[in-house]
Amino acid sequence: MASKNTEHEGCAFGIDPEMWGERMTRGDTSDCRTDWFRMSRFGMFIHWGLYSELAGEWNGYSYHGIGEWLQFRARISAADYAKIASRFNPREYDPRAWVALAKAAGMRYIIITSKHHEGFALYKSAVSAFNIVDATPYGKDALAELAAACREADMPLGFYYSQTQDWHEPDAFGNNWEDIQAKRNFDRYLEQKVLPQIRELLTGYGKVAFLWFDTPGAIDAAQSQKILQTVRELQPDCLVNSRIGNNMGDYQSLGDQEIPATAHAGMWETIDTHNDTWGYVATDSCWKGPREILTRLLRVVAKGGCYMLNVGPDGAGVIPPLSADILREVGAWLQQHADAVYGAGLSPLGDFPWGTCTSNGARLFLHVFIWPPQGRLVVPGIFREKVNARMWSRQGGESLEVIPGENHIALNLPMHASSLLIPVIELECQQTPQPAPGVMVLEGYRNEFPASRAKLTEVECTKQSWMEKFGDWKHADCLTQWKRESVAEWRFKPLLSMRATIQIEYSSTFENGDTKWQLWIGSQKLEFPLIASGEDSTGIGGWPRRMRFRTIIAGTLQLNAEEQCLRLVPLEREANAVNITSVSIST
Ligand code: JFZ
Repeated sequence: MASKNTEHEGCAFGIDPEMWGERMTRGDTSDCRTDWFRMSRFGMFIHWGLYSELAGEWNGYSYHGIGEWLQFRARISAADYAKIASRFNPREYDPRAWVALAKAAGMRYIIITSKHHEGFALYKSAVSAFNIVDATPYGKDALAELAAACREADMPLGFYYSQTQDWHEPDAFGNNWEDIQAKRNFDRYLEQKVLPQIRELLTGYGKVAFLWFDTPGAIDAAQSQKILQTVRELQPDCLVNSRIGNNMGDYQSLGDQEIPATAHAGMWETIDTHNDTWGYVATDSCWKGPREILTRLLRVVAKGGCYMLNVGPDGAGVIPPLSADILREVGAWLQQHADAVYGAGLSPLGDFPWGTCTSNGARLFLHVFIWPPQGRLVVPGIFREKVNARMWSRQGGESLEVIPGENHIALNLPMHASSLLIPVIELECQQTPQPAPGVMVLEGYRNEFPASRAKLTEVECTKQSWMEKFGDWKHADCLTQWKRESVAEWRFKPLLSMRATIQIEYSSTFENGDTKWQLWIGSQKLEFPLIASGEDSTGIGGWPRRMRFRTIIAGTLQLNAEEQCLRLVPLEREANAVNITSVSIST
């Protein structure tokens, strides 16, 4: 039975951006090889391997968190883990059904794990007998079957490949619970397994749309370059993600489940689990519903990114039915609103308190996550020409009255949202609108001022990453390293005079204690404590400390409809470790 502290023993890499290849330049949208990818916007990620058979359980102990790391967490020896192959026999594996589900979900490409950190290949590899054909009773090449199904359905197919971590191999990284890697020769691993397997994948399965690398960690630039060169020689159009490491790749894979606060230039993607694990875990039914998936997809597309959502088939080859049903609902919405996503991208108007906006040519699509009180939707922006607006669906939609205002338009909507998951309004603008100057605070919503948009004096904005369940990564831009002379400022303008409640979202350790703060809006002052929220003061086993965000009310003020500046200042030096993600104004 695993003890508590061994759960996180010995983080394989420590936490640095290079573990995940985050430092990569932002990809180049002028690279025509990525055009189809940008137009597609939405893809299926598949994590399937021996871990799927284990389903998160080992020796009668159930591990919560990402199931594909079970060997690491249960510290299973490579020899014992390899024996699991003898019971891997996915009798219900139906690649055509997987591809049909991707199509029904509106997903336009598939990327599947060809070899994850466990070292097991889902295809017939002449390089290592630790593969689905030679080592399992199933005995067939699962990737060849999937590639055939993808070709039949005209579905681009890519392969995930773990190029640095391989817990089965003495010359790779990551297995730090046995001494098998004590005399590691990573160059030998690269030459004798990685490069030959990449050649197998790029010569034996037809056109490969992506090679998706992961946790580059200790690989050096020359080694990343060797891999990239091999890909380019064999399939020049195969797109490589940033986790090949060392600032290389055709596009950036952000941190798992990370949606950037602001629009991102270049080619990039957010990747999401459907529940809280990539590989199948029998106890994890924390499925994101269709509304949450669509909200995340739309927020990513509205910032110029692509969104890849994962499915984790079980050891029999079955995608959990609830996961599949939810994906079909997502697909039904996408079918009705295709133009708002496929080929669409970031809009000039950014996010709003009520939702977000994507653009496709001269058309803007407003995605209303929170229906406006009294049915009047305020859209901040400078609209110089006449705007036509209508509720959007493929069958058309009712026209909406547009009321022009200073630096905004208002739309009179039906009193209640239609039954659609996320109602969409199409704006036809003769001239592309420009963003409103500054932030407009809208009545009836929580207007968030994120850390990334603050004007800072003697305080830093850094991205904090931590795990909730093991491997269930979260990320937040936080204002931190506060000093007595620190100031964080946000400029804004309430659309109307309003009585507003000001809230702060933060995380802080018990050691930090309760800290005192002042918040000024014009000459009005609020003074309040941020009481310790219970953040771990140190990480366990080398993993980052876990944040514990909470939101408090700083106070309520009467605000006039004029340009305002909100200033947040600590009253004590001890506030240095407090992590503040946002200030918000709600009415
Ligand atoms: C890696 C893998 O270790 C994991 O099993 C899964 O395949 C995932 C898609 O990729 O895990 C990561 C990679 C990046 C981050 C976190 C976990 N990150 O940047 O926060």
